[in-house]
Amino acid sequence: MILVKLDDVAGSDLDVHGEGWNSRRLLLKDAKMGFSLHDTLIHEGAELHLHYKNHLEAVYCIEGTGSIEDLAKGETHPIAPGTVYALDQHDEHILRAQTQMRMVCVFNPPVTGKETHGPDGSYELVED
Ligand code: 9YT
Repeated sequence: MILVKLDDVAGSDLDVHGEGWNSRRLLLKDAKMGFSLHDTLIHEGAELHLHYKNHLEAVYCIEGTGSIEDLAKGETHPIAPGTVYALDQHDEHILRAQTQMRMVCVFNPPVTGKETHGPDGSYELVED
C-alpha cells in the first residue's frame, strides 16, 4: 500500500509549476498504478491552451470556478466544484480560471513528473 499526504508534497520537488498553475503530484508513473494522480491549482485569471495528444486526462474540480473551451466543437462549458471533464478524444482546449481552481487530475498513461508542456500544449510521452 502507498500512503501520500498533500502536506508532504506541497512545496516539495513533487510540486511542479507552470505558467498559471502548479500541480502537486500525489502518484506518478513510478507508483506503477497505471495512472498518475495530481492535486492541481489553476491560478486566478489563468488561461491555459492545452492539448494532451499523448495522454488521456480526467479532471475533477473541487474548488473555484472557471470554464473549458472545446476548440474542435467551439463550445465553452462552465466549471465549478463537482464538475468533471474527461478529455477522452485528446481534446484540444482552453482552460480559464475565473477564481483559483483546485482540480484533481488523473493521467493515463501516468506522467513521470519530468514532462513540460510543449508549444502545442501537450506533454511528451516518456518511455522507460
Ligand atoms: C488541469 C490541467 O490540465 N492543468 C495543467 C497541469 C496538469 N493538469 C498537470 O500536470 O497536473
